[in-house]
Amino acid sequence: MEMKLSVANIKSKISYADKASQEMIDKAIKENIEIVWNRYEKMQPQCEFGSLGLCCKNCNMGPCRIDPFGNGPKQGICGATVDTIAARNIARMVAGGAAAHSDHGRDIVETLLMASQDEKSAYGIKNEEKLKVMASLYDVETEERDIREVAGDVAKKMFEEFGRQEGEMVMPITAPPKRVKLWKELEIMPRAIDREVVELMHRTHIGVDADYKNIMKQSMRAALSDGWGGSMIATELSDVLFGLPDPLRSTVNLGVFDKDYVNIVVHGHEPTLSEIIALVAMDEKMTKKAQEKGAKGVNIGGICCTANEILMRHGIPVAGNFLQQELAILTGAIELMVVDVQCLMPGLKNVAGYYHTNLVTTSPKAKMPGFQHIEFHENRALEIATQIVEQAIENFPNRKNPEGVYIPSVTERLIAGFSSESVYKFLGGKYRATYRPLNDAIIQGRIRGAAGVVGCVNPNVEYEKLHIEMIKELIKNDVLVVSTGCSAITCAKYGLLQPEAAFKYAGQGLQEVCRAVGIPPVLHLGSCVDNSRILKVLTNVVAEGGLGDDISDLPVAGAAPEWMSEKAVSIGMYFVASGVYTVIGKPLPMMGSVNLYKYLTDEIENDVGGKWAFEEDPIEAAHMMIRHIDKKRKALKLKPMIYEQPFKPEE
Ligand code: BF8
Repeated sequence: MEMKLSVANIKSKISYADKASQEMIDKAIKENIEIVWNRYEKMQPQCEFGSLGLCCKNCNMGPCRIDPFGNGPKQGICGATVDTIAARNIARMVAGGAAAHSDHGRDIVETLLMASQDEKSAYGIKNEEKLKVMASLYDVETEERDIREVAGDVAKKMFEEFGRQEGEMVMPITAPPKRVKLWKELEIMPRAIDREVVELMHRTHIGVDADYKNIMKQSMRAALSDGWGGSMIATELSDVLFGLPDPLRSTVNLGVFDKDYVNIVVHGHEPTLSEIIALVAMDEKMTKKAQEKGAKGVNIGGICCTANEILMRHGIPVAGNFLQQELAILTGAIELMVVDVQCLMPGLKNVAGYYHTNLVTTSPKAKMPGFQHIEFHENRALEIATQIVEQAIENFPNRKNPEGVYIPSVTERLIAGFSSESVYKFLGGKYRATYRPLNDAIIQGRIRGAAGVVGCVNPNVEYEKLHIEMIKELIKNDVLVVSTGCSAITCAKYGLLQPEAAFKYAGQGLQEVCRAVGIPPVLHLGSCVDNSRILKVLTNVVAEGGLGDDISDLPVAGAAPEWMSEKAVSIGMYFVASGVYTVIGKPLPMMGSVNLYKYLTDEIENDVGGKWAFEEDPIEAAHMMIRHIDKKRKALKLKPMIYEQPFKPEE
């Protein structure tokens, strides 16, 4: 391949990264194999109009772009101002993100319906208790009824959350009553998921909504239909079908692969196929087949949120986060990578071209050039999973250069599998399930507050540094951290998901709490749809009492320091609309609009109690979050912290 890789620039982006990633990036450089960091470099300089949100291509009079320095037209051809253009761009990111999460949710509802109708289904009802909670929420009778019948009725009611034509969504009424009332008053209570996303796309079409605040209002409504709707449905029903996660031990990083085994990577977001692949791979018959081909057995490693889903429930090791998908193939030890939806790089094809790795797409929604397509159908789950695992086994003898296989011997131990329910158990009371001890720890000044640090990793910043430095600064200041998605995988790689991390990095108050209950200072709450678990934790803390009566009263903050996806924008927007101060690294692409910037980072707080902030320095971002936490502690008139705090904001 003709190319000159800009090694110096890449090195500056990865100098903080974990050893396994560094070794594999070095291997890519040595072997002149292009990966995401090279493509990022080649893309420089990136379009400033796009970065500032001032490019509109919503109609064919355009594309239009507004020069922020006033050198050129001040409006698009239709007359749209910078504010309108920037707001429409953000809105469409929210629509994309909400659609992705919620369509995943819809797939899980379909799986539940299928499981309820087909006794021979590979899926069953693993968590009847949670199904009954859902049944009561959706007014489905449970008394003396077969559990499958109940499941079928719940699934049908949940389908209405997507396409209801009258009334409002049911799931969001589980938010604190004051919050629900506010949403209704502001007319942002979501009515139905598909409706809110469609309306947002309608409003951002040429010639419709040109009022940036009104566009943001619908953006919040669509985002709420994701967080308190599509994502929450995905989480709740995954717990029903696959079981409620319970804290468990596992390992992370590329060292989870073994050169003597058939290695399969499951990558994407949905648990439906990967659950069954994991099951099939453990079957003795498959071990025997692998042995016939000269391997010791079959080994599974996950990437991205599919990894989080099967880690949380089965302890299946995690190979890595979003930016490690190509690095896994570079080991030369991957027989097959099977993907479902979201965060899949088409660039995988290039890397796989140098090795024997089979790439397999499974969703009709996500086919990719150069990938084999084996379409997944839930009603033939076992058969398809078996076909995929057998294909991987067949591929084991085809390693191009068995001597050249290189798997970094880097793994880290972790504890994952926390949920809003397990907080009752772990941080809860000795004699009954309650959030009281958690609330009391905050009220008495042992824990300063809580922070959700979530989201992607991104080649446009120093890889992983922003997550790790921010989180270390937070826990040092007695802020309990909950994490999901690639952020949680990153935390795991740096040992932050081990109880010992509390003694290494946490302040004394948080250390005491972690020691008393045996938890890490950073709790892994799952995949990105599982950010809904964070909403539940916040709701339970409010319900427990003593910390105000709405989420916006709580001493908490959120962050996505290395965000990159539209899903992250939807997540940020629903946290803000739920009353949470949310700090992201690089700004939303809208900095060209002074008015929209002012609205999202300031005035919106008067409407919903939460707001956005942008800060790329992880320590400063952590301090901004702590300042906010302290402001809320002060408003609640909480006691001073028991122990001296390293970071003391100026009064
Ligand atoms: O949904 S954190 S890079 S994998 S978008 Fe993608 Fe971002 Fe990772 Fe999970 Ni979430």
